[in-house]
Amino acid sequence: MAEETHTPRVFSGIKPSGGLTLGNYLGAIKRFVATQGSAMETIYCVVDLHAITVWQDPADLTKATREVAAGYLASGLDPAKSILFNQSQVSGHAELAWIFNCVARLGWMNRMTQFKEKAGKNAEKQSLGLYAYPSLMAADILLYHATHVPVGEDQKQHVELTRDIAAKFNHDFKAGGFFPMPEPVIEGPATRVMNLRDGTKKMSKSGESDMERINMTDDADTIAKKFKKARTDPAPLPDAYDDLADRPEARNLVDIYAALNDMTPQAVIAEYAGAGWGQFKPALADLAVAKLAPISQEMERLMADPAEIDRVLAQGSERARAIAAPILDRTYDLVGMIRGA
Ligand code: AQP
Repeated sequence: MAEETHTPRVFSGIKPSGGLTLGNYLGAIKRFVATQGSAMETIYCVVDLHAITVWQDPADLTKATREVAAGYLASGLDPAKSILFNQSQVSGHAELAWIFNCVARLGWMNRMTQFKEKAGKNAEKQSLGLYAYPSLMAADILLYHATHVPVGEDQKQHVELTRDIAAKFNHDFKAGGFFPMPEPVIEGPATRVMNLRDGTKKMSKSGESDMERINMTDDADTIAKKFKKARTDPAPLPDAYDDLADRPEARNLVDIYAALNDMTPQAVIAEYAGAGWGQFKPALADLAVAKLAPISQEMERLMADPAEIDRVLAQGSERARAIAAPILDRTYDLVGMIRGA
């Protein structure tokens, strides 16, 4: 089959497995919004099928799905410019994931560090879905022939696996370049926002303590309290950013400041060299409140009208289905499945 050229297209998603964190905002949503309106078509998803790889109370899942959608919209995602929908409304994600489950190899899945981290010592008790998660993620991306995937650092390995699955499918089914080789786009100072109590761990929605993360819906007092109590070391900020290499907690706070204020971490250091935490932490808290308060207020307003959020998601799903359907049809043809004439 002839090589195909693929129109540049962006796809990314966020799991509604709890409330959004500052990590989701800086590592994903803020960057999604920045991509919007470029020459590339942008497709953003609330990946509810991924959320249920660990137990979700149904009512909480519905609420979290709307909250993630509200987070996207309140941060500036425009449903006229981008396609915004929740994954389960487009059945092609699950259908293509099954085909990819039959393409991906067990050895590939066994190398996925996120499964190892999430499963810990209890791998036997985890759902089969958590193990197969990267294959569904490959389907999310390739169902739209997406070429660019903006993600945080933690998802890089899954995008690389997506490329392996695309290459093996193209090879096994003699499909030429039918599935593109998507690129992970990991940019900016906050590709890995760390936990406020342990700078070696990522900030997560599902982390044990609420004090380890900033939630996008936290009020000003809570944000100030969390930064004040954030773990640091006794030394003041150095003269050079590189001197933070062995100070993960300090570096994290500088990176967060930089990402929130659209500046480089080096510029933050230039401004605060020699400053102690008593000076830097309140400045960081003020900045975070200034940036997050308008978003959380808008999220609250949007959440008061769930029917409107559901309508936006339904409309986005229709547009997503229109792109996905011919790609899924061709996939079934390549695999040799009979479909109605
Ligand atoms: N701490 C982070 N720093 C930078 N980027 C992050 N992302 C998540 N956490 C950080 C990015 O946000 C996007 C959506 O991620 P997700 O919610 O679908 O999955 P996740 O990475 O597993 O997020 P959590 O918060 O850790 O969820 P739980 O605790 O439920 O597993 C992705 O682009 C991700 O890189």
